[in-house]
Amino acid sequence: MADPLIGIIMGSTSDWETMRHAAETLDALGVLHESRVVSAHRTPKRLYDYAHSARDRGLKAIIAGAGGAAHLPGMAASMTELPVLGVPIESKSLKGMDSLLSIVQMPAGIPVGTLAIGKAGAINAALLAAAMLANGDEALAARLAEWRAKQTDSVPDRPE
Ligand code: RP5
Repeated sequence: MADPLIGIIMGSTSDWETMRHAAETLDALGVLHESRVVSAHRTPKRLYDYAHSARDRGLKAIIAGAGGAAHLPGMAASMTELPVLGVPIESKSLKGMDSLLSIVQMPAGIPVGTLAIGKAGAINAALLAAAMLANGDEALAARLAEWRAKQTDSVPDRPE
């Protein structure tokens, strides 16, 4: 099997319900990816190893989802030069505002591209990652254009 190009990581198995939408979107676009549970707080060595080996393993970008005190995307970005896209998970207590603010407020010098809270963010992270890859992959660019055209065609012009 070919090596994955996009790494999807998340702080907990409980994040999968959201992050699976990133995986499914990459599947629809034919982009090879992997999904792993990597917690900044509960499995810091796993995070260190994942981030430090990501580029050498052939990954081109990382999509990182986390909720609450969501340090995973930022910490991953601190340990790799790969683009990191952060997905704030909708937390129970604060509806994901905690996740969003934890991910978006990075200090200058270590960027995380922060998406919307929840499912929309997960889907858009996958689309952005695919768009980045498509800059050097004409076949993927065509698939992405087709995906967008289908979406446009699926929107009715009347509400009922
Ligand atoms: C974060 O804590 C995870 O990203 C998750 O969103 C949140 C809650 O994790 P669990 O208690 O459900 O494992 O690290």
